[in-house]
Amino acid sequence: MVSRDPSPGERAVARCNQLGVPPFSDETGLLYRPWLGPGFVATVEAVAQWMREAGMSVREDAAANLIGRYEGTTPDAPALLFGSHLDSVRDGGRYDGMLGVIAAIEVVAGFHAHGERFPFAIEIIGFGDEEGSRFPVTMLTTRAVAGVLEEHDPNAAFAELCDANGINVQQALAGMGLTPRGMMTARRRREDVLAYVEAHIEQGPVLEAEGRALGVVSGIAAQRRFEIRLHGQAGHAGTMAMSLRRDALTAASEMVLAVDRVASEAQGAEGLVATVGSLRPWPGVVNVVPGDVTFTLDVRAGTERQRDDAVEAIITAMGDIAARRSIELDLIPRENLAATPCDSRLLGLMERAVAQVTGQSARVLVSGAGHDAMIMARLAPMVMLFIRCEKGISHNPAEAVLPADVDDTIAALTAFVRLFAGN
Ligand code: HGY
Ligand code: MN
Ligand code: MN
Ligand code: MN
Repeated sequence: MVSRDPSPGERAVARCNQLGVPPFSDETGLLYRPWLGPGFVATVEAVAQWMREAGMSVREDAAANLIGRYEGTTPDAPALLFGSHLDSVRDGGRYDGMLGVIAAIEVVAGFHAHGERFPFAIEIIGFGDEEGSRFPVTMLTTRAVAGVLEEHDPNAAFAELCDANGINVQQALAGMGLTPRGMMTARRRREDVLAYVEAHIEQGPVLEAEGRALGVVSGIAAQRRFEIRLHGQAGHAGTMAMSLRRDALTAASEMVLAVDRVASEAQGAEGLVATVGSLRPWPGVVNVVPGDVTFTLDVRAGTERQRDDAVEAIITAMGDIAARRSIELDLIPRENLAATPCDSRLLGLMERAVAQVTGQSARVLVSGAGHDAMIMARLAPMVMLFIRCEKGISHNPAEAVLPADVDDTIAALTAFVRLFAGN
């Protein structure tokens, strides 16, 4: 049996799988590539090599993002940007973010193999910190590129933003020879960027349920994140009477159920979801009544109004529980992202590209998941392409895609570039 070369889609899937194991994941083999961590650094080196093989020049910007550039027919031409993120959530899947970068490399490799060039450059950005899985905020490096990092006032906030080991952003950057102020120089000039395109797994069940490989994104849901700190009174589990307790964990437990109730019972708020993803009691040992709890809140909806109504109801419920249980409640806002529409002209081009490849009119859908594209839309017109993923599972090692769908993705992005050049 003569073995054949892998298709671009098969190669892309194999590369995502390769990037899912040590040294690209953490020392336990768990896929967890936090920005500036060892797994992230190894990943950047591997992806940079694949960019070079695809005929791109490669650099890392002052926010440790990886950027490959495929020149156009004239030097220093403005660029059509492709991108997604190289980081992952803890114990995540192998395709979230990464597939968008690796598939774009296959698109450029195809142009390079045939010497095809355009009146613009093509760049691919592998963002370092989309998930916000290491530090309490998200998309720091995307904000640096889009020129909106000031929102987090890097010189002040970066000392306060610490990871689970107490390392703050400033220290993590210093470990790479970078600085908060230096990060600001990663910003791109508006005139150098023509548009931003992000291919990403759907992370939902729609495309699979409708038997479609690809979908075009019309917009991305509004999102807010908070850190909630509760302070009660630690005590001896054996001697502190129940009637005297100010147990921060029982208060937090009531609050978590209130979050679930508000989001589940809200009427007419399509796409409203609310999640407590992380909860840490202190001191977290068997024979101490927890005096402190820190937990996170993530609320999303199709519109800011629906999102904010739910946030208000949740905060009111939390305040009532804290008062009844004599617990101090501290609410720290960590993220506030408006619902972000995709650019209608680019949407039309992407729909045509998908129709060319699949022979079907494109399925248009909203993204409940957040993406770098939300921030990049502040710099340039953006559009997203969704790829079917098995059972819609994501942020889970069971995340899976079909190589044939990735071939369609690469073909659709290739068609998009040609349509973009012609328009
Ligand atoms: O949270 C999100 O939606 C994305 O995975 N960062
Ligand atoms: Mn994700
Ligand atoms: Mn993602
Ligand atoms: Mn993303």
